[in-house]
Amino acid sequence: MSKEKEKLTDIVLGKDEGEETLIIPISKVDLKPPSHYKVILHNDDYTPMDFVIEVLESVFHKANALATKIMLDVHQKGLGLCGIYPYEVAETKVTLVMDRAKQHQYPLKCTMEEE
Ligand code: TYC
Repeated sequence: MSKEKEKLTDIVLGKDEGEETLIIPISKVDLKPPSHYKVILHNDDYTPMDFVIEVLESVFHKANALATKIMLDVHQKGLGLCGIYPYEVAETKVTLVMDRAKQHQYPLKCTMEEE
């Protein structure tokens, strides 16, 4: 690509003699890690419904009606969204849920994923 075609906003790498110039648009270079993460609850056949509702109330601060709705959603669809949080908050909530499930020997699974 000729010099004239390089945009001011592009970063130019690999400028050694005889090398192709690689132009990486700022939009591709400036990717920051996502700031928020979805916390997902997974269905299983053994964890009691009341336990899941209690977890949604205490860890995710959901009112009883909403906690029940989310639990039933997970029960019927396999997955459900508990909330969206900054990385460390999401990580803490996942750990709290998994630790509590392990204490009771329930197979409840809670994961996080990029928003
Ligand atoms: N499927 C479970 C049952 O029938 C209830 C359940 C709901 C388990 C949500 C996990 O994330 C879950 N006891």
